[in-house]
Amino acid sequence: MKFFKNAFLKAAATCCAVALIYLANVASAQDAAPRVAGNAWRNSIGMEFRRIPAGTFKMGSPVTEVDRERWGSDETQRDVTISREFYMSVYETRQRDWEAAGGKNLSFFRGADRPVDSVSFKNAQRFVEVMNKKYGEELEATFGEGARYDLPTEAQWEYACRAGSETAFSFGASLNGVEANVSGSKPYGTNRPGPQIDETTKVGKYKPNAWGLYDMHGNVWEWCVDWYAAYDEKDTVDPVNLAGRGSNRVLRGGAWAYDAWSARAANRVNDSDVVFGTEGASVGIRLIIVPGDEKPLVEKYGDAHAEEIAKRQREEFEKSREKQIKGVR
Ligand SMILES: [Ca+2]
Repeated sequence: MKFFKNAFLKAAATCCAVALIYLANVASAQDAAPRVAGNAWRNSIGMEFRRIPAGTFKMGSPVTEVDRERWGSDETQRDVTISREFYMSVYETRQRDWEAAGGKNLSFFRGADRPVDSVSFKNAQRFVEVMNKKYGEELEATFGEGARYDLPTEAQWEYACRAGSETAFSFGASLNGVEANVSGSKPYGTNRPGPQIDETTKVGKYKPNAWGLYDMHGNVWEWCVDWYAAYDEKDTVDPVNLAGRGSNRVLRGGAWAYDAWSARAANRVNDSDVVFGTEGASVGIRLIIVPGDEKPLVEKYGDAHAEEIAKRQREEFEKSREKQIKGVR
């Protein structure tokens, strides 16, 4: 496999405007205290998170989707509910985040604003532990007692990746490297080849999805907490496989070195715990925040979606009351 390190220079010219805005944000972030503004939160080392509302979505792919289950993984489509809101990092974990938390940077492609790569699952878990140890206090102060950083479950990851979409990618049915950093010479849903960058790019270079998350498709694969196994079709509310079914962990979203089909929202690959060499240069992580209380965010800080949440809560209340009334009769 060949790497073209100067591809970054080519990319830099086309994304300088984005980079300038981004750098301005980073500069202001480094001095800023943790804060919540509407649906966004930034921790004290400048990692940005976005609120992902609770909801139900179609997880997996329709049987008509081209290249589904191409490497043998189960993509059985079913309705899945994410019962509690969570916050997800807007970006893949950057090397600046990793280093700020004291992590040893083993990335193959170096750059503070590139995603950390060559992350083994064990190192991903250690990073989560360190983040909770070092920054747990500010997290609990904002998100309630028991709030924690974590890796997403597969279901949380796919829900956030789709951001309401049901197509192969959150931006539509085709990808050739223009919309995300994948191997553009192997396009999907189109015959027209696109850019072949052959290395990671700075996070946030491509357009975000509808929920403001960048690089959910491509750049680096992202570890999820689940062991890989065929889906348990009965497990449809906050599904997660932590019971040890399977021997590998799940990776999602495709990467710079991989064909476009593999970046589909429903695609699941898996790997053993340790990732070495150039294969590892495709593997990174993205953190989520699991709030500690059931309803502290809206109550404490107000929220652009407060009305919508209140409506849902009223509906749920009405439903449960109806059930209670029927039960009494
Ligand atoms: Ca990614």
